[in-house]
Amino acid sequence: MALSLSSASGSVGEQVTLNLILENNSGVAALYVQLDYNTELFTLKSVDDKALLEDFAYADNAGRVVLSWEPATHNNSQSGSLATLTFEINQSVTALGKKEITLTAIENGIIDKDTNVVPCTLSSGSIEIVSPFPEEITSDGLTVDNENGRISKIAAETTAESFLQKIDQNESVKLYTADNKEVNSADFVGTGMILKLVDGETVKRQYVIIVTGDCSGDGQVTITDMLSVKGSILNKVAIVNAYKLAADTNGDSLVTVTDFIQIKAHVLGISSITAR
Ligand SMILES: [Ca+2]
Ligand SMILES: [Ca+2]
Repeated sequence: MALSLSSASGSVGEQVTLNLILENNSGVAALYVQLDYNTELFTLKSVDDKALLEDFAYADNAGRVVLSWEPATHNNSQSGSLATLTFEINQSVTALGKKEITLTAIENGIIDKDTNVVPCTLSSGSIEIVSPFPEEITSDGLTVDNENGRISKIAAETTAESFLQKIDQNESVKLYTADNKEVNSADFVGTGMILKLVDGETVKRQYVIIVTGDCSGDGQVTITDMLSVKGSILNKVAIVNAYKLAADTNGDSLVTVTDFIQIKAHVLGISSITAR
């Protein structure tokens, strides 16, 4: 017979639920176990009996929870979930990491109807205290506009890999093209791409990418960009949204001849555009 406590993870202030599971039950008449937890880290919020065995009771005293089931007069041989325990991770907790919730049997606490001790393997559980999921993106070298959902100050011909390295939350983000395909790490990050802050399958926030001087979206500053900026100045084509912000290479909020000259100089190899 085996008794095990499951594991869970959560961040400060969150509640987590552990499951106490009985397997290969050979028949018990009474079952007494105790769980030990650190009260400085956790507060026990509730204990829910799953009615697998009869006559449930529990007591929680300074970090030691005693759980008991005691049909006593007959053997019960059901296996399954015995109880769930919900803990809150205390607000005062600062140290992250895995903390054990110890499961032990009380001496002669697992017996059959003839009061013979039933051999049982016990496995403890744990609660891993993790950092809360980030609410927004931060970066050392890039400009992140959390209000408008934009990331800029990216130079032309920056690979997705080196771009992502500059995002502090890079384990929680994914980069997509403007038509929603995931970008390969060796590809250039381009204007109009979307960086998504993802928690599992849930997209928490997204940011549009602005690569200075790249108004075509390929991550490079070429003759294509030069011609579209020229077309925009002459009112022949409209550059909008992120692409317009990318075309404004001198950062005066307008797309003018000055930007065209900077892009042309970059294309001709005379001078490089400064990422902004
Ligand atoms: Ca381009
Ligand atoms: Ca400008």
